Amino acid sequence: MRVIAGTNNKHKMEEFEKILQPFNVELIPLSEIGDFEDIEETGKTFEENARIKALAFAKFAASALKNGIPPVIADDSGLEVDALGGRPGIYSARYAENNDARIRKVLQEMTGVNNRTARFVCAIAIAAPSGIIAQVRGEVEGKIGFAPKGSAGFGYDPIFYPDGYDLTFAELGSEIKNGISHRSRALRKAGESLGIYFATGKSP
Ligand code: ITT
Repeated sequence: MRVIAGTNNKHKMEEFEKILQPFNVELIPLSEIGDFEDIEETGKTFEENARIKALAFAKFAASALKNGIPPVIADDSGLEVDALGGRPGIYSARYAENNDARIRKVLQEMTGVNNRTARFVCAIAIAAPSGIIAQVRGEVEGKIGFAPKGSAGFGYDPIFYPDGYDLTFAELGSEIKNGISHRSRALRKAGESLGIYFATGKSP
């Protein structure tokens, strides 16, 4: 199953590849299709933004390829911290100017806060140029630490302790992260949806 990976985030791309491999998905990077403009994420939910990205990339692909257009899979994801009213949420990538600053900002906002519960959320949309084929979501519950720990992964991984572990995602490494993460939970559902779509030509 040939599928276009609708992301400019190379870390997400690596996770997509590992997690979708058992579903026989061949991922085509955006860079192979053409030069894409940045897509404005104007939605108010992860789901809405995932749909916006998937549809925009599917339309770009249609204009670049004309026919034999593979479906596009796109992910909108982020960290929801309960004590911060769900922030950074859909603004996770835009919460401060760089990744270190984003982590510092969350830790600073959590100073003196006892309730450290949080979750990573991943909304995935699969689209053809004519519309959305499937939409799925995955979440992983955990807690926010007090200082960054570990160097694997990306984004907020160094401050997120998934429930059941005394190490952050950045300390646990990709194999464990990809077994339990929000993205792996969403991608496994997406892999099943793609199987149905390729077998029947219909939305699952
Ligand atoms: P694309 O839109 O091109 O896919 P992006 O990084 O801008 O790339 P998002 O808008 O979905 O993607 O923002 C997701 C942000 O949420 C990401 O940049 C991280 O800061 C955070 N995030 C999402 N998943 C994460 C994960 O598995 N580990 C750590 N941080 C994560």
